[in-house]
Amino acid sequence: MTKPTTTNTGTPVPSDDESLTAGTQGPVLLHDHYLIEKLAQFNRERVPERIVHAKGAGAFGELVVTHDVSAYTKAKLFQPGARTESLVRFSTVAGEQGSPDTWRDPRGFAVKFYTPDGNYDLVGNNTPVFFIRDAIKFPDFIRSQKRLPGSGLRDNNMQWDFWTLRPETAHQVTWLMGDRGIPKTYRHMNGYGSHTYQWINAEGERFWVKYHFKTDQGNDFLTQAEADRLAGADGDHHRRDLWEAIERGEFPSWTVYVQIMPVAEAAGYRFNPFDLTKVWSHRDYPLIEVGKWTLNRNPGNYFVEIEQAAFEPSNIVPGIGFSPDKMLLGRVFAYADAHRYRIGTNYVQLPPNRAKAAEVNSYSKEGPMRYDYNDPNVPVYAPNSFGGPHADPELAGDGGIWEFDPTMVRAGYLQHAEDDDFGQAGTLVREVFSAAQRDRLVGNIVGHVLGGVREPVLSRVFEYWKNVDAELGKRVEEGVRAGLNGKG
Ligand code: HDE
Repeated sequence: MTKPTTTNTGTPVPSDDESLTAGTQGPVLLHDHYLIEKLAQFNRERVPERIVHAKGAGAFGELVVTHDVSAYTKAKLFQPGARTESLVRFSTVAGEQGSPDTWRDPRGFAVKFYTPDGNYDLVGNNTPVFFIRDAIKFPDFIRSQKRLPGSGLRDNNMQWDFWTLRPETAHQVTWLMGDRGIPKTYRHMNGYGSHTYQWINAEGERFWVKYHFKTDQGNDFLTQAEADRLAGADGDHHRRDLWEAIERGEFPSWTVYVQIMPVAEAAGYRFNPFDLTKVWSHRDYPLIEVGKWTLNRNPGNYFVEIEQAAFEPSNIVPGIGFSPDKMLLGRVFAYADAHRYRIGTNYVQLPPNRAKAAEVNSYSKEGPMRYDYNDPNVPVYAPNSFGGPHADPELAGDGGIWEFDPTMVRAGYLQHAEDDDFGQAGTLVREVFSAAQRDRLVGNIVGHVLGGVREPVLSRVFEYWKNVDAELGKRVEEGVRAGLNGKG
């Protein structure tokens, strides 16, 4: 015997199938409140999709710290032996909720750690850099990657127009057009914090840090042809793969590393270490192993735990801070704002977003759908004489402080010795990519450009790639011209 269907407030209902009508041909009656409840609830089943990263997949797991990095951070989750429950959401960026998983796009790699000092969110991507270096350009950039206002169509011409007008995109576009642009599955890609963050140790010493999550499954990719086929055959290919692997008990894992730069070395480093379009050379700052991060549990409910998951770079914990990266500082504002709009004021009450290992003693109260409340004897204001929570001035330096020139400016980053927009992209093409990877890179760029890029953007595309690498630029131009002449 199954349980009786009830209304939302627990009253058994007379029918799952027929509404109440005046006779078999008569009007539907308004006082069939169960019918009304059902239809009204249905109309409200969605929250707005994320403006970027709308399509994704998620799972739970844990971080186990296997190496001692306590010399660099006092953050509890990174102390030797610490085990921390974690939530991840992987995603594509430009597509909407129902879009195919295999479109060429960077992949989001958003991780939440439920630490004893509160939730720590590392909201990264599968590439170590990004297209732009100032948050003020983000809405322009995203609009150029999404849809035309009139037709509602995506438009390669608009994408390349933006990219070639903003040459700082070259490094990330090289990643995007290469194999990383379409990972084989979410399990077969690396994750990066991408930004430079700050770590603070127990003595109050500060370090600049970058995070790397290296896939233990091996980096692997789909060719454009495989991805195109899958986009039609199984739009949810990556979501399905992650779910099925975890259901099979084949738990994907990543080895977590950091690069550490002593604060004193930042000013003289050959690249500006806070510019998100640049990496730190591994030769200059080798990877230091931290631990193992494993995914071992599927969500019980996709909507509740993944669609309503709210990641925010502003969620940091003692021992971790921000840096002068202008993108990071912009993001510290943007995410909580997005959640308040998209999910609602009290989004942190929801299961994926609430602190699990820390006690919450916040003065925030009330607002729509609030059900969480403090002990009624705890005052609702601070300071108070009645034992309410009090802030800890010892933490004033946590969250990241740094020295800066206090003049107010609107300007680019300070250029370091080797800073230019194309240099690291060229190094990637020549020194990191194999010959086969370079061939695929050329093929992917040519295919993409032939998908509707017109003058004056077209000439700039050739210039752009010649600036990255002369040989690559030549091959791109030849390939595109042959394609335009029908010989491609
Ligand atoms: Fe995001 N980004 N972003 N982003 N981002 C969002 O947050 C934003 C950036 C990233 O699975 C939004 O909840 C600004 C870089 C991921 O839920 C929004 C800027 C990186 C996810 C937002 C950036 C990311 C988001 C959309 C420029 C990698 C998905 C709704 C300063 C290092 C998280 C939402 C998930 C999501 C804003 C740039 C990664 C609108 C303003 C750089 C993985 O708040």
